[in-house]
Amino acid sequence: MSTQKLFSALFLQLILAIFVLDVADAQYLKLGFYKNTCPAAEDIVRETTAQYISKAPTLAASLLRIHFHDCFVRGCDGSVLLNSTKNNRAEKDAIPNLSLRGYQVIDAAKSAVEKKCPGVVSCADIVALVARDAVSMINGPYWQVPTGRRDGKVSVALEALTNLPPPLANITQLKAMFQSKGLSIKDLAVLSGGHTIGISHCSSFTNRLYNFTGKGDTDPSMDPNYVIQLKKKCKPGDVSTVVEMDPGSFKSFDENYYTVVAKRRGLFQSDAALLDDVETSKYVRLQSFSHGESFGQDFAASMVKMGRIGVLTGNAGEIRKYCAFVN
Ligand code: HEM
Ligand SMILES: *[C@@H]1O[C@H](CO)[C@@H](O)[C@H](O)[C@H]1NC(C)=O
Ligand SMILES: *[C@@H]1O[C@H](CO)[C@@H](O)[C@H](O)[C@H]1NC(C)=O
Ligand SMILES: *[C@@H]1O[C@H](CO)[C@@H](O)[C@H](O)[C@H]1NC(C)=O
Ligand SMILES: CC(=O)N[C@H]1CO[C@H](CO)[C@@H](O)[C@@H]1O
Repeated sequence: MSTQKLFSALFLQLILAIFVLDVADAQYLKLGFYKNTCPAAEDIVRETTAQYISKAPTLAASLLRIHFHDCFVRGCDGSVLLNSTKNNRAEKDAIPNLSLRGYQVIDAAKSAVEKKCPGVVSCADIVALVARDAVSMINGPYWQVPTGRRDGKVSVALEALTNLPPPLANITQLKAMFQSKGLSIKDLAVLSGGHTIGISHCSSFTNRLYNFTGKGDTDPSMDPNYVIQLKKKCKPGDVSTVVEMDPGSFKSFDENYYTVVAKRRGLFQSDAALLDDVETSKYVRLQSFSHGESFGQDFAASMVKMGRIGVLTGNAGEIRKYCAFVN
């Protein structure tokens, strides 16, 4: 082989190596993905979120929940935002999602970002950023959100039903569902702490108050005094009344959820179930006794992990123009 041929062969290999590395790299999210393509993106999202949260702090809960629902169904790909069409019932219209609020915040952030840099920033990333910003604006922890997610083109209502844990899930089911998304038992204990904010419709837990095993009984794992209190608010068959999940501090992101659960006052069976496993119950008691010494940090870490579930990167998916529709 002549020296020249050798060099060009090496050069070709180098190019190939760079190409392969680049593709491999595209599989991963990174901090500041939009640093060059839309440097103002994160600021714009934060300012938009702040405008809404300052007027309606309770929206933060729903914005956090939107991110959770997005990630658990088809990965964090913005599929939770897609509207149903004539031929397709989307996740948005599945039962567990029916009570999601706050889509207008995502839409406003998206249109503000589109004005500055059209077609660059995904709806999936905006969902992740808005959730982070909303939580941090109500005294919650702050975390850096790796970005570079792309938007999916499919949203199926039935998949929300099968991928989202139901409020009556027991600890075995919860662990299995989190594990199937690559999340650990600790992540389950930590992310359940999201219920430190927000509200629930009576219909999500009245089975525990009135007809737990079909014999007109109550759930023995719930504090009987709390059952009495909840019965005053939620009559059988009530589908419209809402109650605070962490009474008294449902607007502020703190560790009080764990104290509530430890007192057997968790609202859902899935909250109470955290006391049925050695590791999750240890975590509940630790946060309750230590007044949340590590909760903020733990929550931040688990949110970053959740935000990586099944993401589309590189050339997969698309960057939607409007979050409710595929291009
Ligand atoms: C562990 C399994 C989980 C179950 C079974 C569950 C179930 C539910 C249910 C039934 C509601 C009330 C819906 C309604 O009736 O209006 C709710 C609300 C909520 N969930 Fe979860 N959830 C789980 C995990 C999570 C996670 C991981 C997060 C976030 C990190 C989260 C954040 C929220 C928030 C913030 C609300 C309040 C929403 C609002 O105020 O609009 N949940 N959840
Ligand atoms: C998309 O769906 C939301 C509610 O699910 C609705 O408020 C909105 O009007 C829909 N958008 C369009 C353009 O149909
Ligand atoms: C949890 O629920 C599943 C499905 O309903 C059931 O098969 C299982 O026995 C339950 N496990 C426990 C520990 O209650
Ligand atoms: C309680 O559940 C049982 C079995 O599902 C049902 O037959 C009964 O009508 C329920 N009672 C009430 C008051 O809803
Ligand atoms: C049962 C329930 O949660 N219903 C709510 C579903 O969501 C819509 C708004 O998206 C509410 O109007 C319903 O009350």
